[in-house]
Amino acid sequence: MLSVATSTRLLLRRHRPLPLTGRIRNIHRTSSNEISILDQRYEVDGTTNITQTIIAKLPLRLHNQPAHPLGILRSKIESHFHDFAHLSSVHPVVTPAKNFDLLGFPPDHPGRSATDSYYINKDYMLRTHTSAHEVETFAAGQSKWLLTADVYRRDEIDSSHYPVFHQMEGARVFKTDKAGIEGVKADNERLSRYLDQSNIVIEDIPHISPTNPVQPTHDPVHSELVALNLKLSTNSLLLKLFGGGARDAPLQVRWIEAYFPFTSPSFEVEILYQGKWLEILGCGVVQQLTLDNAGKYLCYFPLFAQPHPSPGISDNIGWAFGLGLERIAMILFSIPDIRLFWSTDPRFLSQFSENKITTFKPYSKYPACFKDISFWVPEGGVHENDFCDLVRDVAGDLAEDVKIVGDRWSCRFLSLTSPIAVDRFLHSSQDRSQERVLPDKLPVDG
Ligand code: FA5
Ligand code: MG
Repeated sequence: MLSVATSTRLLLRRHRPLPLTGRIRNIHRTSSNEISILDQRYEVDGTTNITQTIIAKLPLRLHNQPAHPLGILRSKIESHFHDFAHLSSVHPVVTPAKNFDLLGFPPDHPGRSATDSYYINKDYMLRTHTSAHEVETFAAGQSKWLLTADVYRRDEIDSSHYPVFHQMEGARVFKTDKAGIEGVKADNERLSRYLDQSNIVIEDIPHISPTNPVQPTHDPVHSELVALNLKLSTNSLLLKLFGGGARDAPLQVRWIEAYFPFTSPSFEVEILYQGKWLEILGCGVVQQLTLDNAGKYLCYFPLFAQPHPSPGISDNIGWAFGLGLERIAMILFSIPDIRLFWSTDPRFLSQFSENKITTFKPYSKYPACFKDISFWVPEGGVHENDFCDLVRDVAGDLAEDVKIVGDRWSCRFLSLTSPIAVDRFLHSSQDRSQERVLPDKLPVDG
């Protein structure tokens, strides 16, 4: 059984059972076999699982709106890394090769599955992270860059998860000749001096360890210097973003070992905020495969009008990070729910202006209301993310939190190939009371 909480009334009432198959087909097609995405036509096939709700988000590009919290945050980070290239208009449709293979994701990585990612068809998908653009950006000759974009993941529904969110990828590579390495050392000294004078407490871990190893083709000394440069650059960004309010208490940052297929060593960074450690970003020393592919695949990536050949890129060593803009903006602007970023309500949008961090003033009007739902599932079962997409398509952003309560998989409705009684739980506004919650189990006939 799943429980759906709504902050306001559910406006839709369904009069016929919805098909909750393993794949959701609520998409507008230009002909029987095609869908239109950002003015481009794509054939649909058995892999297609993108929904109309998601397609509608693609043109919005909130990070490019200068007075939107995500646009304000993007500018603030770009001004910190002012001598980096700033990219923010990259098309969201990518090949699985770009999103996964070129970055060394193993064939059985869970992120590839249709329950986790949105596929347009077997050849195209929506990027699940900004790292999907690492290879082409390095291939275009960029050595210090930030790339901001909308990313798409099939995920749970709650106040800190949304199927569309925004990431900023940051990367920097250095030559491994004497001058290149001296450059890293000089930059490390400059950043260390700045951080030493600041009100920041950093819980660090070794740059390299047996469980977080140097890559076989890297000189360990170079890898350590680059990992240190990554840490110092990231800590100074966090100080810029969160250090302002820390007059009494110092900013607390914690580095943790992590694993990503496209970095080694790898780290996650958390900050202490209102007594809780919050994950802000993932990062690491770029895998050699990424830089090798950047050299090899140069001509296939038309990200830049005139790509500069960068034949020596595979001799470089560098770092990359990927940070979640919503997570940071929620803290900086005191925005309590990730769905608010998508609001077109003037009461939300008028609170923000270009280049200013302001505290959000809530204007919500309805109390939370819980709806318990029971339904029959088709043979073969239903993935939770399929159900979440169905709720999104029916209830939009009014559904606040969807959770399994009880043991769905041992439920006696399992394996019954029957229509689902989803329509039974979508109440009109008069039903916004706990007394009207449906019984836990719907009667099974047959
Ligand atoms: C990645 O996406 C990696 N590409 C990051 C990376 C880049 C690692 C470069 C190494 C080198 P991850 O899935 O942890 O990693 O996401 C990165 C950040 O995005 C998280 O720390 C978090 O801030 C944010 N994030 C992840 N999932 C969500 C979500 N569902 N909603 C909002 N923010 C999210
Ligand atoms: Mg993570």
